[in-house]
Amino acid sequence: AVPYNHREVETKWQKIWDDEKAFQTSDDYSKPKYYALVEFPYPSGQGLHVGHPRPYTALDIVSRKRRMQGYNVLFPMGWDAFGLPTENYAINNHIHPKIVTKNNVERFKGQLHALGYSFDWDREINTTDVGYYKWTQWIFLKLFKAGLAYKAEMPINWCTSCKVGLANEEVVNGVCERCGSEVVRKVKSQWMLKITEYADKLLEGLDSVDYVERVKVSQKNWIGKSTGAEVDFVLKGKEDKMTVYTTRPDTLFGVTYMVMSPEHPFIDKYKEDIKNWEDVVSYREMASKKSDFERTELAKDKTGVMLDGLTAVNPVNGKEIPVWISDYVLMSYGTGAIMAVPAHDERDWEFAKKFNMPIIEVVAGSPVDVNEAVFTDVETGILVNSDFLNGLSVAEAKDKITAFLTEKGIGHKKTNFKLRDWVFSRQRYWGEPIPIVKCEKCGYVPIPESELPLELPDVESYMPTDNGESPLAHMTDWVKTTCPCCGGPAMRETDTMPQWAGSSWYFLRYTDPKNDRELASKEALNYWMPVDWYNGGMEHTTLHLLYSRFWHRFLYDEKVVPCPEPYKKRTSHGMILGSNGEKMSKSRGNVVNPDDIVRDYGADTLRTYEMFIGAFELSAAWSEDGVKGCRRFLERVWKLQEIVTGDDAYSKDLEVKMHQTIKKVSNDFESLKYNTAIAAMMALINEFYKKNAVTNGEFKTLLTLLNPVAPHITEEIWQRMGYEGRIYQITWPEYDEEKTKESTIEIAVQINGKTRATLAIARDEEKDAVIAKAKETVADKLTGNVVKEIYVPGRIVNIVMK
Ligand code: ANZ
Ligand code: ZN
Repeated sequence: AVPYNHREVETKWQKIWDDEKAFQTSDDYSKPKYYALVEFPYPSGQGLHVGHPRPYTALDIVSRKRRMQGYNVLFPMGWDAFGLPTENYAINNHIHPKIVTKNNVERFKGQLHALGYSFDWDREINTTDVGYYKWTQWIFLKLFKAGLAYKAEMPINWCTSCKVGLANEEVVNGVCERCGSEVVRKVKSQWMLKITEYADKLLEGLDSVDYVERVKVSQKNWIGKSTGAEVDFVLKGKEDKMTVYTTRPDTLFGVTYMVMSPEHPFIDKYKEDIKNWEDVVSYREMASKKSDFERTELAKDKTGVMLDGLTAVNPVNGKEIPVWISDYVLMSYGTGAIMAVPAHDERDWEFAKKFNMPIIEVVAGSPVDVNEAVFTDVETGILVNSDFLNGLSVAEAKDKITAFLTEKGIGHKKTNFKLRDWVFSRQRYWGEPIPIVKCEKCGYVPIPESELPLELPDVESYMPTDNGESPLAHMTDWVKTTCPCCGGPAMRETDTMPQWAGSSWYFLRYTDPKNDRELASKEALNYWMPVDWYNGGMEHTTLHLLYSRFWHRFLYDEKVVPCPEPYKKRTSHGMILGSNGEKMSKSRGNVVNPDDIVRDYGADTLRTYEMFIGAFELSAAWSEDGVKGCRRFLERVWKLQEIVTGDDAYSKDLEVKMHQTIKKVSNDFESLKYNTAIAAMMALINEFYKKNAVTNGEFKTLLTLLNPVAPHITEEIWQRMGYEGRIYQITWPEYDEEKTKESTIEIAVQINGKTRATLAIARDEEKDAVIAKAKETVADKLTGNVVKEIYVPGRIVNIVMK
């Protein structure tokens, strides 16, 4: 055969697929459907990264296989194109973000095209298209009308460099996720979305979906449902009661002090009573500079100040206890105040040790004295030093004390969530305008749906103002408007939506991307939703995945979408690291450019390599040798053309192997085991080379199984061999379960324990038949009297002769 020229082969087939519209999704809703989704990329200026092809190839494999199995497949692609890096680039280079986006999209698209993905490009979407964000704004109006969007003065995370408010999730280890600069707290009026109202629904929804375990667990932890009690402590001589949230009301007799968050409103309220006010002020100042993350780190040295002048009273035993402030108590959780039980809470224990506070054991069972170590085991502990709770288990004591508190009117059962409402405003230009006006008389008024889309106007400068307002605030003509409600003067909202907005519903738009009357037609949504398989990065588990489930669930409640959960199945891939095992980055100089690999080795080699690199869910280090190994494998497949003989049947000696390989590859493609599927195909071609022959039937099956991984080379060989049609149009090979089992086995025939011959028998052949055959094989040696016949099933027949 001619040498394998990947460049020629790949451009040739990419053109054929385009011309034939090979992977176009059909609108024939009578066929069974399959919706495979990958996270659409942010078209950054850096172009495609070698990390992108890993998830894309995996679901391209699934999509190609499904088409061959007769499904109508939706496997779409688009651009999550609003966002900060584009805006920052536009500012620095004096280019409109629209143009930056257009250029970046073109480059990305070219790169994806060169990788041979079977996306239906007719359904391409871009979150920055007016025809798209019209519906993002429409959903926002629905949220607003449902009372789920509201404005609030919020201490927000403020990036000092990007000059933008960040959601908690965008602050990583105290710095801005995007630029790495310091993040400080700043109080600003922000649009908020009440995702907390959906906390329970988002939690329960997880029971009905097929997500990989680690994704489910981290969603659950992020929602953070916790049940316990709120308890009121009297402040001695004051009218106010100090309410705390505790998950361990059973430990109430072990409370030795109280702690309020440094931001607790009682502190200013009782300023006059607090004798060490100056200490309090300077402590508060120090705490305000720390992020919640730093404040709640377990290992951290505890700090705090006692409020000299305030005393609390324990409602169950009347004991007077001191009140402290400390930054390990957050204002944003529970009531912003806690009852401290140092014997049984780790942070309280550390605090008590540091400040010499008493430690009272109320749950017995600790192997050492509670002054030596905290005791937190709730399974085995028994209540002590606790009056009417003594002798009870922790669970029993919780119930009893909660009933007691409720009856006395000093407490009640309470559920809390870690989940916070979603800060939905950004003081930036490159985002969806929020379709709201502010009227002095009517307050915040939604613009009428008929006025959507509210287009992002062109501005002179994209720079945010120094006081942190969006650049849109400079545009007086645009900002000044009339109130849709009373007709009086009003001002447009100048904040824009965060980047998470467009990606919170994009999977719906793909089902009907050009619809200008609805976000998608009912028929399209009924047919395509939910997404059958969604794969994406672990880093999006708590943000994008939760946000999009929230919007979708809301749209379900609004009867816009037909199902409560958007994704039936969610899987997650590991990262591709540099060859040194570290994250790829410019500064480490270990970045691999996919364009170079495609040019030098071919898209099929890159695809095969990224699937072969290791277990899909784990991160894996890049290796140039590994790339070369995959290239050699494809060359060996190519050269099989030279040894093809015979007809469309499988040869007798390879029949089992063929059925086994079809079974293994088919199953492995379904269960994220792409690497072992490829290994099985490598093993199969070794068999062909051992015999120096492959039948047409065997070759066709191999090419079909390999096609989803390496689509170009397999189509090319198929055509060169003169096989009919195209692989993408044929049916996925079937295997026969019976034929995957080795049907004949070899056993030894012994006379008096010495092997005299071997015998091929059927695996399930009866004992008597085996012995008869064995005797026949060694008939000429059976010269004496046979006194015994022993059969060790599947292994030996021993004939004892005298
Ligand atoms: C007394 C106690 C005794 C507690 C004990 C724990 C163990 P989760 O499960 O996360 O909900 N807590 C309450 N509000 C807090 C706040 N704003 N900042 C910091 N800590 C706060 O944890 C609830 C527990 O965390 C509560 O139960 C409280 O300490 C603390 F043996 O109350 B506990
Ligand atoms: Zn008005």
